[in-house]
Amino acid sequence: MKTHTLLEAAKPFGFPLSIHSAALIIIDMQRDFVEPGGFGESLGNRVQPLQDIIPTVQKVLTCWRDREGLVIHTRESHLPDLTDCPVSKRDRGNPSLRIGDKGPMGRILVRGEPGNAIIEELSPLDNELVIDKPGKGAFYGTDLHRLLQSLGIDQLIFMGVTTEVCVQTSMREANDRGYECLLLEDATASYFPHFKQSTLEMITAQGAIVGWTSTSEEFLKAIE
Ligand code: TIU
Repeated sequence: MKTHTLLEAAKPFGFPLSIHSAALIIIDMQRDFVEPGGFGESLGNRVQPLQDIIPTVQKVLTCWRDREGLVIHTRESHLPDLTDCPVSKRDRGNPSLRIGDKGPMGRILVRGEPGNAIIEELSPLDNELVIDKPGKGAFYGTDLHRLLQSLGIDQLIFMGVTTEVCVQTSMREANDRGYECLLLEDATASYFPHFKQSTLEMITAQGAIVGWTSTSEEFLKAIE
């Protein structure tokens, strides 16, 4: 039988956390998005809001590792020959730097390039899953659902970037596949703070139509 710990302060109502069937999923905390000089900044974005969440993500990750919970890291990345990158994605908006072009941290959003690595502060451990995903969502074009099913996981705790793009898309994909999703609101960021705020609201609206949100403090209290 599953035992639940209720995160009472979660929005829009308590989240019934079941630690042994939950995984922590950290979306795209890769140098391309988070560090100055990467893809995110090349699109004209300010990376500071993304930098600001690093200590919080690190703190939650450390506690979850201490509890021996399953950790999944994702990276938005493409094959070197770009056969998994639609032309529409590469060319949209006629950017000065396109996916696959040489940027300051190697070829942009290409697997194995320095800029595609998870930032050092959150480096995956050998026993943690790393999912390379060609889309914004973590389920599109990946084995994630099959892996989670084989491990008996039905709850996902989300952190990472950016809130309204890859985090929200992945949460919606997970929700449609039957996972209960909790987003840690101070462990996610957007280049556009008002988009982050709206995303938190739209996730929890209509009786948690996509999932729940809570602070990392509330979550840490529940797993201690
Ligand atoms: N990881 C992720 O969100 N990919 C993006 O391209 N996000 C933007 O906000 N551009």
